[in-house]
Amino acid sequence: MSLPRVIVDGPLSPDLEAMLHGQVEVLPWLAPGTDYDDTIEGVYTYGHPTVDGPLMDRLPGLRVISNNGVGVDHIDLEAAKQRRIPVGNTPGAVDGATADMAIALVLAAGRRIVESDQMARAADFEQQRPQLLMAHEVHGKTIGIVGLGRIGRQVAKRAAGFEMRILYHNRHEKAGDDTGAIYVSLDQLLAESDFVVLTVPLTATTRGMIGSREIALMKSTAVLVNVARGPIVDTAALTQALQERRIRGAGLDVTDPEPLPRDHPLLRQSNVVITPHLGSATYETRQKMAELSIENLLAGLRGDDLTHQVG
Ligand code: 8YV
Repeated sequence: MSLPRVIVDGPLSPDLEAMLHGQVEVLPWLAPGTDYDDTIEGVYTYGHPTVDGPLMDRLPGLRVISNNGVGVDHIDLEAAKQRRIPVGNTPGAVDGATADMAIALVLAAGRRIVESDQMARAADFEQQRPQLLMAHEVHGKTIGIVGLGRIGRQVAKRAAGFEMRILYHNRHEKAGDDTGAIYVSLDQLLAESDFVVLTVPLTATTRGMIGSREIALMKSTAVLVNVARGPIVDTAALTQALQERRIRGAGLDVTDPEPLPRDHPLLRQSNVVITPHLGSATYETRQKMAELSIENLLAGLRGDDLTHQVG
């Protein structure tokens, strides 16, 4: 019996390959001139190439789109809905690891860890002196979480351990939240937070949500952390603010564009810490994401409900 055919946007890890072995036939992403389009039943993505209406129309046999990740901003959900193609993602799997990364960036940018590391390694470094690499405290300060969803709540729980005052902003106040986070407007959050952490999904509403007006509201001592998606922040406005020291620093796990061009001015700023989209990059989390995304894929191929269907 032939296996259902699935296109994948990149090389599979050996683990994923082993998990899919004998269940599906894996084919490379569609290149111009490929002639197997009408035999494809599944799309498996990591969040890179766009999965839009024209692609779906090229695949008349498509039964499921499964994303190995929670963010589905690269998938045209409306087009999938119109064509009755279920879209699966991995909420829950990434929350803890992404929140850990947010706190890592709060600490790294807040306590100047990367600059300190570079100084400690420098050939001309002699010894610590009283005013060296001074920073502001993290514990006891105010953290503002933009997007108190699954990941945001995990950030709040960790921030509570640092005895921080926790503010959050969502489109609506969250009923029954037990993290101790206080609901405020975005402007109030920006004005009062020492650390602003972005954990919202990228949508038409959140794209460009943090621009020059919003950055101008932040304290000059504040740090902006983005573990969500790069385009939520206006990169040019952030770069200028960091260059002019209008805010103290930034910790970015995601950028716009991603990756930044090698000559991008943001890469020359010592007051920004950048990690290359590694929020979910732990063995444990990637295993959970693989299991869940494969579960979704196989359910869709069988015509069953997905474990986690978007929308
Ligand atoms: C990446 C993420 O998708 O889950 C998300 O939305 O941004 C990440 O987990 C993942 O790293 C791609 O494999």
